[in-house]
Amino acid sequence: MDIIVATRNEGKLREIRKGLKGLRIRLKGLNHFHNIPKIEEDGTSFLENALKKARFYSKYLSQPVLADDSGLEVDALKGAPGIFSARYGGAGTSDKKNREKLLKVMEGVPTPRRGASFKCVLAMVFPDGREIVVEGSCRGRIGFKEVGRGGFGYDPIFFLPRYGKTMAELSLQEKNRVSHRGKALRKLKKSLERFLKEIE
Ligand code: ITT
Repeated sequence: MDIIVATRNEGKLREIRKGLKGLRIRLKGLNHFHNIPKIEEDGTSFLENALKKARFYSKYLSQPVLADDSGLEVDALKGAPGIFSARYGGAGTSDKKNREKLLKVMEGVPTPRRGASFKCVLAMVFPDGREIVVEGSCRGRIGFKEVGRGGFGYDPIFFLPRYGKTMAELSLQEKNRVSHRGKALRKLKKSLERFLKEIE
């Protein structure tokens, strides 16, 4: 079975491929297609945005589609940037600018108040209307500077006290073992295994 992953983020795609390895499926990201429309992520939660992406592209392509909506919720910022994580640095932003802005906003906040959670919602929508939704989260804290070159997005400033490392210092396999997306992917894999058995 071919599954389209409704993302242009190659970091997400890598982790999803790894997490769903072993299933009899082929995954393709949106960067694989030319001239495919963009949609506005105007939902009020990760769940709404993930479902919106998956439903839209599943209808548009008439194929099973998996969408990931995720982000970082910082305790000291009352959950911000949350669903606005991708746009935190302002117009024309980049992962680097997003991280720099967050480090700046968190200047002077002491370690005990730097707690944060990564959140991930995965929504899978089939052309016949069937849907699977799973989620995962991961606790850590916002570091004081960038450390590590792995992962993507906020990983170099997301410190995991249990490991004494940032998320960007973990290998892909280690990241999937502990991350919000890795946890959601394990749940999705179970549902998909059942689903694939049913249709075989
Ligand atoms: P798509 O919508 O094309 O999937 P996107 O990167 O815009 O790609 P989101 O709208 O879900 O995805 O925004 C997610 C934001 O949260 C974005 O800034 C990511 O860098 C960040 N993020 C999500 N998961 C992350 C992870 O595992 N590590 C670091 N940052 C992450």
